[in-house]
This record gives sequence, C-alpha cells and structure tokens, in this order.
Amino acid sequence: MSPAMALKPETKEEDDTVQLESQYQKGVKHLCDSGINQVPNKYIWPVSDRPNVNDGEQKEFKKNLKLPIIDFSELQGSNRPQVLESLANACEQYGFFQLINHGIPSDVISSMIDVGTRFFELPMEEREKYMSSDMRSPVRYGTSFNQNKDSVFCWRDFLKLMCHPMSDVLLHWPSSPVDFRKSAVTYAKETKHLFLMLIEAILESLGLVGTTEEKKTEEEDDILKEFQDGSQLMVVNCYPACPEPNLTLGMPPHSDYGCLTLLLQDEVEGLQIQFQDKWVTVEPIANSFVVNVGDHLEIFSNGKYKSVLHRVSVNSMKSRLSVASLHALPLDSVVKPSPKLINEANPRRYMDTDFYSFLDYISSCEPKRKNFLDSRKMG
Ligand SMILES: O=C(O)CCC(=O)C(=O)O
Repeated sequence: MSPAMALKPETKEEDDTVQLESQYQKGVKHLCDSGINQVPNKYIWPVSDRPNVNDGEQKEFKKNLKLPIIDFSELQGSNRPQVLESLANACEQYGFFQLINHGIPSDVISSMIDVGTRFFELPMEEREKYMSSDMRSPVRYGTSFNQNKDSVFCWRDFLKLMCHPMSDVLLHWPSSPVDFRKSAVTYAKETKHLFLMLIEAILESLGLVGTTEEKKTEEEDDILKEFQDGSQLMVVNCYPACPEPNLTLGMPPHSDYGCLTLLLQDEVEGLQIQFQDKWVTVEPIANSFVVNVGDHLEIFSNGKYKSVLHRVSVNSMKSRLSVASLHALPLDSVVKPSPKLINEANPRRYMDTDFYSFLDYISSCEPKRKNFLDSRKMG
C-alpha cells in the first residue's frame, strides 16, 4: 500500500475529521468567515486554563491595578534619573509598563494598524501564500500558537515578519495590500529606533552603561552596537470576534523570548498579564505602547528584571488587532548574565543560551507556560 493510501480516511467520520483539521489549519478568520455560532471543540481549553475563572475576585482586582506609566519625553530631559528609577521599578515588579509620549508619529501607528487589518481581510488564497511551518522563514502566516504542535488551538491568526537585515527580508514581505510594505517598513524602523533608546535607558538603570552625558567606554559602545545589529521580529496578531469567548484563549500564557517587546494594541482590550498570581487586564491607552521584559533581559539582568507570563482573552463583540515588535540580540549571540551583575550575594542564576536553541526548543514541544526560561535556570 502506498503511504498516500495508508493515510486515506476509511470512514465518513474520519473523513470529516481530516477535513475539519485542514479547515482549522487555515486559521480562525477563515473559520469565522465560513459562518459559525459555536466554538469548535478544537479551540475549547480545559476549565482551569479558561479566562474569567474566579470571575468576581478578578474583576475587583482589575479595577485597582494600574501598570506603571513611563513618559518617554521625560526620559530625555532633566528628570531622567527619576524616570530611570521608575523604569527599574516597573521592570522588577511588573515586567511590564505603558510607554507614552514616545515620539513615533500617530500616522505611522494608524497606518500600521490599517495595513495589518486589511492584510487579514484579503482572500484566503492571498494570505495562504505566506503560510510556512519553517520557523526561520522571513515571513510566516499562521494560526494558534504553534499550529504543528498545539493539541488545543488558540483563537488567533498571525503574520510574522523578520525585519533584519531589512534589505534581505523585505522582498519576501506581502506585496498586498499594495501599501503594506511601505507602512510596515516605516513602522519597523521607528520601533527599532525607539527600542534602541529604551534599551540604553534600561542598561543605564542596571548600572551597565554610564549616563547620557558621559562618554561611553569601548565596552559600553560594544553592547549598544550589538543591539543595533540585533534581531527584530514583528508579529501582527488578529483575534476575530468569538461566539463563546469564555471557552477559549487568543494566546496561552507565555513569556517573550527576546529582550524587550513593544506592543501596539488597537482600542479593544484582551492582553492579560500575571501579577501577584492573578490575571489582570491591561487597558489600552491610545497611541501608547505596552512594553515588556523578555526572557533574554531577565537572563542578562541575572533575574533582576522579570519576564512575566501574559496571555490574550478574546471577546464576542469585536475583532482585535495587535502588533508586537520583539527585539533581541543578533540571532547567533550568546545571551548570559552580565558579569557586572554577578557577585557573592547574587550568584549566577542562568545558563548561556542563544536564539537558535530557543527556536529548536519551541519547535520540538508544545509550549507550556515559560518552560524555555525555566530550562535555562541553574540549580
Ligand atoms: O496581542 C496581544 O496583546 C499580545 C501578543 C503577544 O503576547 C505576542 O505576540 O507575543
């Protein structure tokens, strides 16, 4: 018997299952466009993982929590030392903050949201040109978290764009909508520039580079140069409105692999972060970024700054779009705790790692919480 014949479904039930599975692989937008009023079993999460468990308590808590707000314009002025302190506090206590007055023009932001939205409205035949299971592909359209491994699917479709080096990757980016590349390149360059200024401030807050007025040492210049040459991955996430949002998740609890993520979300809420063992919702602030510490920064800071679990809930009323810009060191750089942050009182807490080991790790297992970071912990 040929392998193709061996795989052929034998009963009508098996045939239906195969057909459904291939539908699910095309994504949630496609599923919703085909008209559904119930969440298929494939997307139903175990009760303990669903959003809104302990509903009453959660709502009470949500009202009281505010993410720290960092005013980027203040960071450039005479208040820099105080803002650096707030920044350090946010990275230690929350792993997250909202960044306002960041200087990226609002039309750059609205154009990115606009082309991202129109990309997901393209016919399936156009979107599926970019489907790939190769984690290293410069462009990747897909669904769920890791659609080749997930047993339960997430209510999310995504477009992942590698941004570095731009001259090599740009030709692979979607050519439709016609203005996609122009808006996405401008947005990628602006966020990279903002990231570089933020990471310099973060290194300063850790005592690893001197103040902006001081001349940088060769060693400090080298760290900053490594970040300039670092990797950038942009993920455009689309979470269609869901008929039964309490049964599923847009994204499961995870932490981000890189150094810092700059997240742009539209006006629809959905991002939840873990704070003091509870899930709290981040309320979108127009024209701001939600910034979070990634695994590499937790390792680099030897555990001082926290890479915190976050997840996404969906809702029945509105589709939601977010654009995450993940910044890291160059793909082949070894990430390890900064020797300056290791001493007798604070011994080394993490093993060396690099981006390729992360990719191998996530393509070989179903991502469960923050396993990758845990796998790097010593002792
Ligand atoms: O859509 C969001 O709010 C979060 C997205 C996210 O966590 C990610 O892309 O890693």
